[in-house]
Amino acid sequence: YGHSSYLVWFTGLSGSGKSTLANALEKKLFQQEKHTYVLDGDNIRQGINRDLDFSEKGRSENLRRIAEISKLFIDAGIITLAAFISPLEKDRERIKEIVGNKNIVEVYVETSLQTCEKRDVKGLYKKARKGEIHNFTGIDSPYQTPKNPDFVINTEENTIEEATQKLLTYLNKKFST
Ligand code: GGZ
Repeated sequence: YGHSSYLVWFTGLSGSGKSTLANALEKKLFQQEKHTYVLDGDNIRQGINRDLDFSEKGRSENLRRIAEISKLFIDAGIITLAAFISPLEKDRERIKEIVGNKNIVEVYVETSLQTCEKRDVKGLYKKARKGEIHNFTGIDSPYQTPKNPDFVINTEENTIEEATQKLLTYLNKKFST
């Protein structure tokens, strides 16, 4: 009853800044004494979903399970921040069905492929270009731009601090904390 937990789902290319933003938002929510948890590739793809690959099927199942896990976290009263590429509209729609539309905020982290590839923090784009990795999002696997995101962050026009503050203001208003 009246619990104010919800899911913030960050979608965007590899290297777009999803995890960075999720972690920055978590810090701010912590300062408001909120109970939060960040789900991302580091704690999911290495653990419970280590059996899944980056095929369309593998990604789809990855995201379905994460949605189910997120639902449990929300039920437990935790503000959940999920940072996954989630490239396909149909999978993002299913996440909303699983979690319930009113409990989720879809955040599109809008960073151009050019910028992500220039950053190439983990050297994965380079490998994908050389053909050493297959099915890499943006190179030889699709990313569908979200049709109806609740919030868009352009990391090329905003600093992390600015973007996070804007998102926090939006969330505090929407969930009237
Ligand atoms: C995309 C890949 C791939 C392929 C490994 N395509 O930048 P990162 O390294 O740290 O984040 C990427 C992460 C993407 O996993 P997700 O679970 O978010 O993807 S999805 O939502 O599509 O299921 C990247 C790394 O895994 N990575 N191979 N082929 N990203």
